[in-house]
Amino acid sequence: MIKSAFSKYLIISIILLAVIGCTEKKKRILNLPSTDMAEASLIPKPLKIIATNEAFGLDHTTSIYTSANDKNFEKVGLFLADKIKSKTNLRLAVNDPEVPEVNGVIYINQSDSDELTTAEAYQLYITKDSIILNAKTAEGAFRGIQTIRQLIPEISNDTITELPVWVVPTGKILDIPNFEFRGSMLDVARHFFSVEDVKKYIDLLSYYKINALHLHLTDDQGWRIEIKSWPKLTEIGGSTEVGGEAGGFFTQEDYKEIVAYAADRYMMIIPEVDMPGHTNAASVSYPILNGNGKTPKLYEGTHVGFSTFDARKDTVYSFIDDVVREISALSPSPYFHIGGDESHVTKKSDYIYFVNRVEKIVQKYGKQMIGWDEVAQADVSSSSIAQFWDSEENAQEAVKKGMKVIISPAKKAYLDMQYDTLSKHGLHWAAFIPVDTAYVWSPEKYAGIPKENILGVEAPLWSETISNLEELEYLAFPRVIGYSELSWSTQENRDWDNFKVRLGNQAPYLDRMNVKYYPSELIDWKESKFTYKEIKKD
Ligand code: TNX
Repeated sequence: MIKSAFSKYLIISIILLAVIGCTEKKKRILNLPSTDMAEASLIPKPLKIIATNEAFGLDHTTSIYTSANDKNFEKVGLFLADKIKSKTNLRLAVNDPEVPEVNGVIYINQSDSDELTTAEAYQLYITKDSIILNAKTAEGAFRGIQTIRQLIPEISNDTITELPVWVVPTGKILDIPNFEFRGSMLDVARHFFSVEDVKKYIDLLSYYKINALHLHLTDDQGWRIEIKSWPKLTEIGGSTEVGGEAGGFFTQEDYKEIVAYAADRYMMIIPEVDMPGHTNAASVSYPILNGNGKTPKLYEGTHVGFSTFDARKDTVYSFIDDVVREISALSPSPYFHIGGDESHVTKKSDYIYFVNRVEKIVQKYGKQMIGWDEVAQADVSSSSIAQFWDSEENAQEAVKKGMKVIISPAKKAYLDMQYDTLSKHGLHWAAFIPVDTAYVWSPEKYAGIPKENILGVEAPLWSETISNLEELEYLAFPRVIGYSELSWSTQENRDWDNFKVRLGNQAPYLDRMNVKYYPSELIDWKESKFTYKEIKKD
């Protein structure tokens, strides 16, 4: 009796499950238009895409499951669910045992596949029924979910059922970054930008798989990071900016908040304290540091090269020790950027002595030194990194010393260069950089730096001519999207004619994010319901 009741229950359950399965299956197969993954507007372009020309329907029944053995995979799943919510208004369950797995499922798995050759690599298998994302690490999974986000269209297909379905193309992707370092820099010294502004920039960059944001924290016009042992740096040195505005600075708590926000997006924040030149704000705050023989005054102009620390004074090095110690304690990044550019009033021998000593301080706090390419003239160690912005000779010197190089040539990669003579903001001392020029060059072949010496690519945004988020976005977007592809995608996978179509299709995302990008006429921008017509006109 008990046995037969049980088998009855079992049979009913099986029938029920089969019915649920069938209806669900039916719903998924139901008239979804075939879509071509190879045509998807993914930026940066993945290493390999094999399209299978069917469709996965993302809808309110879709749920997310992540590897149980790593909490960080679950965090990535929750991040994806959040972003899907803001795009589609669907609230997908994450690792919820109550939700039947018979419906369309997104799996985010920890995998040891041999194909996954770096921590950031991922595989994506999309069929009609499931999206499977494999990565060795949560970092790889995080890069992979950006691809999933980009594969989900901005607009649902409401003609298939009474409930909206987002049609995702099926196929297989294997993706591995070409360079491990993919960065942008923001100058918060010439004009200060708030924590909220920086967070928005981080969020946008991470969508394009950029993994480093270098903050230029100090310059002649402002000191922007609280140093508890030298409080006047921000009290005095943080009080001004270019053009006589109020300035501002990050408290250490603010800085930690930025670092944590970036870390949630697997992005590191690289702090830069520019020295021995570009130090007027520090020297006004503590004149004992000054080495140019003049009485320092607050400076709100845009000239460079007039300030220097006194490279032969021990107090200067105790000061730097305190600064590097306090910032390093807030900064999980392995790098500390010491600037080192345009020290035009520092004697060459003093400059070399200074960089040599500061490198040791940086190493004492467990960090690798980065400096603008001039630092290669000192006796720096091969573990330090030169950021090639100007001088090929310095970059070659860095290679000779066995250093890694970050490729940031002003002529190609400076986000503060004007697009053309009509640009509303920006400078043009290095070049005009229209959107195609920004994209059509090869960092892996630039100035003969061997690929094995290249750590990656960084696009710096100097802020002499921009003072708010809208202006920042005008210069950074869309060019920084191209730099993400120059640093992630292989040279064989980069092609301007193909890129410009994918770039034009970013408009609905950028519009939804309220990004006031420069609407270059070289690009056919896709219309969207959020389009900012008034900007597009000018
Ligand atoms: C050069 S790039 C500088 C900056 C300016 C920038 C403006 C570099 C290492 N130094 O101080 O802000 O040009 O484009």
